[in-house]
Amino acid sequence: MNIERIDLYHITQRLVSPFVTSFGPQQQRDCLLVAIHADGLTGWGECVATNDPGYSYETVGTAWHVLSDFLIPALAGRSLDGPEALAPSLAFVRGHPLAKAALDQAVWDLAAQREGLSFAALLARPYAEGPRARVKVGVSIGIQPSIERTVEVIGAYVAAGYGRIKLKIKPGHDVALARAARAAFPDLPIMLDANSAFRLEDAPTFQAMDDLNLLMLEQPLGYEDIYDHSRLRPLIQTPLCLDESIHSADHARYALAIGACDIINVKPSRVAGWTEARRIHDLCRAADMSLWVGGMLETGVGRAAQLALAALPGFTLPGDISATDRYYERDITAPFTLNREDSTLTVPDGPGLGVAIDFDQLAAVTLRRESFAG
Ligand code: OSB
Ligand code: MG
Repeated sequence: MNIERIDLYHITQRLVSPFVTSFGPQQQRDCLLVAIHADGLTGWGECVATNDPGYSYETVGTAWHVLSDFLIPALAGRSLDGPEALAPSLAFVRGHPLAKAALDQAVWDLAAQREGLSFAALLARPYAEGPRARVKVGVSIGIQPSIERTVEVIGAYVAAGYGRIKLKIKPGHDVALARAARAAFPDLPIMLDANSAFRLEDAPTFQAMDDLNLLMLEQPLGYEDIYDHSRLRPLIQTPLCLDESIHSADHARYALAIGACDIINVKPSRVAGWTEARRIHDLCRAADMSLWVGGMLETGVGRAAQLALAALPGFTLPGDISATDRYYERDITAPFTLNREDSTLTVPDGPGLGVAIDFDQLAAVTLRRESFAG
């Protein structure tokens, strides 16, 4: 593909309700979008970096800098063989996976459009099964003002059709919360996500939840740790999942080698894109490691691409890919809605991402825009 021009957008959208994690509350969701123009087609990608360096060291500010000063100039005006050729041409920049993933997504979108295939179909081409048409999803519930309120919020999502609930926890907001949730919903698949807020010495906190039949405990320890997780795992009954510390297929290989987890939450953005995410899928599938696709409060652009990944055969657990209306009142694409009967989202089957950008809405939420020609 001959890349003629790349547009970079900084957008801001207000969340329907604040999303509170162990890093703090978030009410306004900013992100960057890239539009890559090549051979008469336009591919779109989302950079999910946030305003604060909480989940990752990357922010919308660092991502704008790294994209506009380094990554985009390396691509604009160049020709690229396809998605698999992207990572080597961006390897001169160390780290910054969230910035790179936006370009990776757009290049996959272009490649799929060029072949008249959906992103899911192109990504799933190596597998006999083909992509799933629908993907199991759950909902990630931020920290609420009280346990009673959390139980109410869970009830509302269950009533809306969500079949798997994830609760954010932090020290002091852990065992009693999980116990109350389990007591109120005895059979519901419930999981906890600590976003690295605990230490290995806190193992007794997790042991105190061993009897709750939780689906998994996500990233309790350090955001770069793999080793201490391997020491925690044999001490607890709840299956252990890694999020923050897996940045590449190599990291997944290390985690497998030392038995650091039972499950990996694959966020394509955290691993620099869909090519690397599929490598992790292949490695883990061969090793019988369970997988699901994580989320970063994506717009419809990112959501379509999450669904394409989650449609691969190795993603067997429900993803954090909720319906758009749970995040945004009006999104920059048509909304994704929950199939209530089976707690799924439908994987788009149109060419590429399979979503149309609402350009009026995009203009309304754009704070800054710049175009880069080769
Ligand atoms: O740890 O999975 C996480 C959101 C922002 C940053 C980190 C995480 C999350 C979520 C929300 O849990 C998932 C979503 O609904 O997109
Ligand atoms: Mg997480």
